[in-house]
Amino acid sequence: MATYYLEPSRTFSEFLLIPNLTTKECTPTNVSLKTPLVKFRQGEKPAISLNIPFSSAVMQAVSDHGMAIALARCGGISFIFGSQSIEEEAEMIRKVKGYKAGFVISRSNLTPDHTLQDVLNLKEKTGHSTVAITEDGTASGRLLGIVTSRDYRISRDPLTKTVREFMTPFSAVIYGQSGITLSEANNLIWEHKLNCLPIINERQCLEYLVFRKDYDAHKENPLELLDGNKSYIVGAGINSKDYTDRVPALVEAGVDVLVIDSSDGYSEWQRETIQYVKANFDVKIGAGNVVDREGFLYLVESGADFVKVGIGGGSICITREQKGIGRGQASAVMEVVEARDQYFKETGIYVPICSDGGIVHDYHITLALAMGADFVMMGRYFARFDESPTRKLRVGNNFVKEFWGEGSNRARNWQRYDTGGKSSLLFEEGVDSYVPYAGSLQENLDKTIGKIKSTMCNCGATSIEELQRVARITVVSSTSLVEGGAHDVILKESSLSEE
Ligand code: RVP
Repeated sequence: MATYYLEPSRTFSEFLLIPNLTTKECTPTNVSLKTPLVKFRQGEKPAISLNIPFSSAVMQAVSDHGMAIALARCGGISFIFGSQSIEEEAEMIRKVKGYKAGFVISRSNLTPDHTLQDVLNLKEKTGHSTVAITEDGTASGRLLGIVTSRDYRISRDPLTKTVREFMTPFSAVIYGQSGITLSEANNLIWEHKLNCLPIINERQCLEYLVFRKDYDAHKENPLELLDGNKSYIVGAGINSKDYTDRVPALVEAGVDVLVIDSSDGYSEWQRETIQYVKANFDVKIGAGNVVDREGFLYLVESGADFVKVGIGGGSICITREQKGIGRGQASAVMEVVEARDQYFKETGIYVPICSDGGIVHDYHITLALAMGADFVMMGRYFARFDESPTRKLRVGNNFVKEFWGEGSNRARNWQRYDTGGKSSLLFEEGVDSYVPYAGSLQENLDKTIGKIKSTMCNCGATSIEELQRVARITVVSSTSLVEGGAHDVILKESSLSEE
């Protein structure tokens, strides 16, 4: 006979937090959102923590290198989508790891034999007024000089004048040596009143430029998620089919953490994938998705460093309709958290849980954390921003961004849904859609984080760990849901509801 779960499967919208005493110390500035990403032993520290509990979904429409850099700058992590060729995915990882906060690879370069006309053409094309002059005109050639708009006068100088005649020659250029830290570079910039400092190696070849304005931007991001070499931390999605080829390439490219991306992770395929990675590499690996204690324990006993929870709750996901499998996201998180806490009591090993999919309102994030998730993964949320890799289009009077599921015909990510068999998508488990364009990631994240911190203060918690301990959560009836929104008033047009 089948096993029945007679408690209904619940979503986040069916719960609310009940405030606790807010002490005077409990202010948003005192709240830390630091959270573990990978498992650790009691009394020890996790090898990787996030500074904010946000990860962006392993999806073509969400997580490329651009999103990964932008999110790591704010303290979270992206998992670069795996539904692309191994080489393309590794290249995206390399781009993130090669990106040094504040250090940029010069994008405007010429040789001394070019002319003033070439400088002006380049300036018009790139918008940059600083041009690096290198022996071969490349971004990594031997540095021979620098040209800025202070080096020429368009009204006096002939356009045919060669760069060598008016550039600031290398002998007069102030530069930094390879390996210099950003704050040392900044000291030189201030000492010599520069706008731009070239960084060269021992062969005088150009490596980076450091701009005064980029240093300022860096200073504004104290939560940046950096590794020991001051590169941004980045994750990557893998599947349980081509991992023996994909994982070595991603590790070689410098990936910090992997996640097996699957709609149903309670499988022997995942166990084999985790065991292969653990036996051959020193890289962290998360697994999922699961929705119950059995699935969680199976993956943890297979060696997973974190476990992702959620089936069928994603905004673009139609798995529940197509196949009749899944579980309300809140119910899934609550059961897996209970199993995780028991596992921790028995073994002293804490396994972080990621609540993946189904976040619609910002308060759903706070609820997921209060229920015991350590971080959330979101697709729709991030797809709305400038930094997502999809097209921004105008539909009627509104701007939208494209957003499609990994199980849609557009993504053709059959590996994510495969249960053994043909190498193709037999039917769709996701849709192709639009989401309202919402502007920049930083701006939106600031607002969301502001709400989470404020709610945590209402609950009397200044850390996620404390929130998980002290939270009081109530189920809401469908009639009290109506009471929660604006009701029984005539809304003015300006009172557009916010996320
Ligand atoms: P959401 O944040 O609600 O947009 O959900 C994103 C999640 O949905 C992803 O992290 C993934 O688990 C799931 N997903 C991605 N593609 C599909 C699909 O096509 N069914 N589902």
